[in-house]
Amino acid sequence: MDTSQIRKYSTILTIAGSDSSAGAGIQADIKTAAAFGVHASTAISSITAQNTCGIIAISDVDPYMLQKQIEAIVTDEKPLAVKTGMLPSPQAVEVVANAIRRFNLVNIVVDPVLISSSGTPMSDKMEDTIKTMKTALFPLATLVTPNIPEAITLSGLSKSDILNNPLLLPDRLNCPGILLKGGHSDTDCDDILIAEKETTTFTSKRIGSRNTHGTGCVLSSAIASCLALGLTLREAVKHAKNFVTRAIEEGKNLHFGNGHGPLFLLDKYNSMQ
Ligand code: PXL
Repeated sequence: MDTSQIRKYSTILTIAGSDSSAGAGIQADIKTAAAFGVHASTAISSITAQNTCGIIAISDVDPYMLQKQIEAIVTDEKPLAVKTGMLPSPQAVEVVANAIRRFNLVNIVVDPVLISSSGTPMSDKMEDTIKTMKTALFPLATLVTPNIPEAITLSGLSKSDILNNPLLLPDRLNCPGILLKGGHSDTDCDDILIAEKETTTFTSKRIGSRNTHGTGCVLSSAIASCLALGLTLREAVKHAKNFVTRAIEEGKNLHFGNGHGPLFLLDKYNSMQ
C-alpha cells in the first residue's frame, strides 16, 4: 500500500438526540456533514420517537453512556469540531462540558435546543439544564446558536432589547460568540453573528415552506463542518447559512409525512464545491 496517498478525514463529533423522522437531531447532523465531505461521529444523548407531526415519546440516554460514547470517539480520533444539540438534563450538559475540558476539544458549536419545533420541551428539568448550560457549557463554546425565543429565555432580555442591541447577548449568555438566528423574526430570516464585540448580519429572504423541521440542527452542524474544514467563524457561518437556505428552497415543494418535513440536503447544493 502506498501510504503517501493516505489523508486524514475531516471529522466532527455531534452530541445530540436521535430523531426517528431523521429531519433533525443526529440524523440531520450526519447528512449535513456528509454534504460537506466531512465524517460525523456521534454521541446520542436521547432517543425521540417522532414523526413530522410531533414527538410521541422520549427516552434519555444514561449520562454515563453519553460520556462513554464521547470518550470512545475522542480517544481514538480527535474531532476537528464538535456540535451539540439536545442535552436533556443538567447531568448531560455537565458530561459534555467535562469532556470538552478534559480532552481539549476545540471548535465547539452549541445549538441550545430547549423546545422542539413541534413544542415539546427537550428537558424535564429545564431550569437547571439552562443554568448548567450557562455556567458550564457556554463559556467553553466557540459559538452558541439560539433562535429568538431561545435567546429571550437564556438572556432574560426582551425581544426588542435583543434585536436593538444584540451585543448584550455575549455577557448574558457567558459566551463570546453568538449566532442569533432570525427564523422566528416577523420579517426576513436575517441571522446576526456577534463575535469579538462586533455584529455581522447574514441576510436571507423568508422562503414559504412547511418543510423546516431540523433547520437549526442543519445550520449548527454545517457550521461545525466548515470549522472542521478550516474556515474562519465568519466564513463558516456564511457557507452554512447559504447551505441551509438552498436546502429549504429545494425542499419546499417535496411532500413527506403530514406535518413539517425535512429540508432537502444534497452536496450539489454545497456552495463550497
Ligand atoms: O430541532 C431541534 C431538535 C433537535 N434534536 C432533536 C429533535 C429536535 C426537534 O424536534 O427532535 C432530537
